[in-house]
Amino acid sequence: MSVFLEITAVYAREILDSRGNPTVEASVTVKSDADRRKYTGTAAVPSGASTGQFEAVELRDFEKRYAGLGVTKAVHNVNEVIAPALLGMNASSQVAVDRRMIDLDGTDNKSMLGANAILAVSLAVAKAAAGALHISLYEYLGGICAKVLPVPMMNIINGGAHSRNSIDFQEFMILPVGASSFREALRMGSEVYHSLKKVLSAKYLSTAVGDEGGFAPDIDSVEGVLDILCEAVKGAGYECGKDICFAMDVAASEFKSRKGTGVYELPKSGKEYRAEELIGLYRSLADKYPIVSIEDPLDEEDWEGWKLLTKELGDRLKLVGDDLFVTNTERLTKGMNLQAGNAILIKYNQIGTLSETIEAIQTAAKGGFSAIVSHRSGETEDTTIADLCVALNTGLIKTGAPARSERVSKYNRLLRIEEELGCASEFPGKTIFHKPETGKN
Ligand code: 2PG
Ligand code: MG
Repeated sequence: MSVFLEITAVYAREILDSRGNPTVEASVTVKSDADRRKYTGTAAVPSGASTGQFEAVELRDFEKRYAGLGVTKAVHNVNEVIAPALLGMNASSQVAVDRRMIDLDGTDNKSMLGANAILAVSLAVAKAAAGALHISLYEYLGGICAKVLPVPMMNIINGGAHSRNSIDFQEFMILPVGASSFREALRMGSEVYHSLKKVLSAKYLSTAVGDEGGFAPDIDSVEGVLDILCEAVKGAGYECGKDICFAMDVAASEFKSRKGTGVYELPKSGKEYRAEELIGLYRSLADKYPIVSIEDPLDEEDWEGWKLLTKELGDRLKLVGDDLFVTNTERLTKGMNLQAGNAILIKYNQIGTLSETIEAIQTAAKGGFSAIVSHRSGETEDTTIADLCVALNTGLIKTGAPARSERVSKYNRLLRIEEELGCASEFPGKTIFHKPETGKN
């Protein structure tokens, strides 16, 4: 018999994120009918810089305070609209709670109440329920099957919209696939990060960091960045392709793809490419470097380009839709039907509730797509994504450099989960890139 966890209070406040901008934090209190005690769960929502146009709406005040970025309207919506509607509901009925908020909002993109308002409550409800049941959040969300620690995709060179340097692509990530546990993967990643700092310093390049904790030097070509990464890997005593692989987030929806012309203009170098030429560039980069995954290689509306790309490179690379799918099951299903991409980036504030996020991950799994649980470039100390990826056994997480507390808090949470799971934990390493049919890369 399940325990009734009565929601007795819902309260939101405005806090700051890692960029110093306001965001929503909510606290939800439940009363358990098992022990008559009260438990509170608190969650904060992240915020993106390179947002997809099909994301759920992040409600901002657009008033003088905080240069328009205040979230008092979203906070008001939690305290005055959502709270009265949820009081008395059962917190362990996550789907019912989320549906109630979706109905209250009444729009397709959560623009009435704000996805930031709804998501903060949705996550806090789950945390309060887990607390009342005296279990960890990953266990509450994933039950006895939760066991896979993710391979971290660590963004150690930042470009694009996340820094003011000369690099066109947004993220260059290292994946310590040669590790045998998450703890070891984190150590390897951190060692390469520090080796990279030395390599950059020796070349008189900047070691200032971008929004996600990765370095943001001025390097004029993508190949130049990848060469430096190879040097850093070697410098740390590892082998490229064996111990450490690479991934990139091109964030091509940020390029001025002159709509209708099919021409992509790179944001900083100004170089121009057609979709087929970009695909050729990705092929040559993947031939030369140990790249295993490319995110948003083409624009969020370029379905034809994505189809071609998947046909050409889908058997050797994870082709990850972030702005393309926006954690939206309908857009993901369209992509699956068209064979556009083979992996989805999961960001819960793109869709706005925990249950819809889980639905997107499950839809991906059913269709043979990989799911990568991800942070946003604007983060908080909230660590829910760490629990979410273990709960759903996604095997991959993207949460920035192994530096800056808003990034490291997720990695540290994963260390604790790995410890808690003990011998029940699994770390996929390289096998996360094996194709299910062949068991080979
Ligand atoms: C991305 C993310 C996170 P943002 O594009 O994948 O790395 O950036 O949160 O700015 O959308
Ligand atoms: Mg992205």
